Amino acid sequence: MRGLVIKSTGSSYIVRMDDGSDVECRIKGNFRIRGIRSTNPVAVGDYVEVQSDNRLSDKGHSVYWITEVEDRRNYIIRRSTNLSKESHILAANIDQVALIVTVNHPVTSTTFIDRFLATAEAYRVPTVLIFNKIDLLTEEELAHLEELRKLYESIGYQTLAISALAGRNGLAGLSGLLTGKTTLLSGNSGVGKSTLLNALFGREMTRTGKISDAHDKGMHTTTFSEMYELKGQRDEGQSTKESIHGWLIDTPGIKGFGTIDFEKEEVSHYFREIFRISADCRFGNCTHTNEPGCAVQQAAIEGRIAISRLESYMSLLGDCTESKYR
Ligand SMILES: Nc1nc2c(ncn2[C@@H]2O[C@H](COP(=O)(O)OP(=O)(O)OP(=O)(O)O)[C@@H](O)[C@H]2O)c(=O)[nH]1
Ligand SMILES: [Mg+2]
Ligand SMILES: [Zn+2]
Repeated sequence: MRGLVIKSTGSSYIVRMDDGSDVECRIKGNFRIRGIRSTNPVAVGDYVEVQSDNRLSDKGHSVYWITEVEDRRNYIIRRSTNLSKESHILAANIDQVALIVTVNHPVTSTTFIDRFLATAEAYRVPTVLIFNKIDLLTEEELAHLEELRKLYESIGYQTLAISALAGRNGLAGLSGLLTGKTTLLSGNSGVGKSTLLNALFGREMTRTGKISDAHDKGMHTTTFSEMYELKGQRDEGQSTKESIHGWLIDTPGIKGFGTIDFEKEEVSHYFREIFRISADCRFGNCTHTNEPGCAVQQAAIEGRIAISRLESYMSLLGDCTESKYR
């Protein structure tokens, strides 16, 4: 029997079977997928083959096993820190990532955004930046938000500014973005991933948590990835109704974003604007750090490349060098 993994708790998986029923499945201890080393061999979004043996569990229901994982169209993977050898697959077979970011409460750093975007580029997963909590921002913060949106739009990323808490008017533009697609929601803890999911469904599908007063940080409320099927009509205000259908994956908030085994030479490929300009560097193998005739450094001086992007690029480059000495 074939099904789609919609939830993973680490020790068991909920699989939505082709007939629409959900079953809880396990995997055998020695289950591995060739070629990928990760802490979770099966991820949310995987299509799997399920078998039941005729045994009953202690609770009296049948025991189901995942025996096979179908080839993935794509997946997105991260290391929790750069020192850790373990990688974790956030989800498989996704059409896009909605990276939820907040200018404040909590502050999402540009380094985090850029490291995420670079990883998504490496795995060829389109990413949309969604700036949330605009209802909380001061004039100055709103101005900063506009600058960031301009920056990322100029590189080629779609951006949206929303307020997940402000109800319908806060969510304008989302139906069109999500319909017909499987979208992974990611971002730091406390940015409002689960709140956005609940708002889109119009009811509480999953728990949300306050951000801590002391640190202005999220408290890691969502602890497992879970996939939800969004189906129905959304009221977009002014009596226009939009139909919406897609899958949304809520995930636990992430702190750092350790990247996966990039080669030094390829890092610049994942920063679109840096890559474009690097064609004009004097040396073909320019790392854009201190070589003469570097077009990227020149562009940064002239303001055609943002300093924050160049810094993020350098930080990724630094990781690659570091890992060579471990
Ligand atoms: N004012 C305001 N608060 C929001 C908005 N979106 C979310 N929040 C609040 O932010 C807090 C954190 O929201 P969550 O949805 O739990 O955040 P999360 O990204 O799912 O966090 P983790 O599950 O820990 O990764 C809650 O108190 C929400 O009510 C918004 O648009 N405006
Ligand atoms: Mg959450
Ligand atoms: Zn260069």
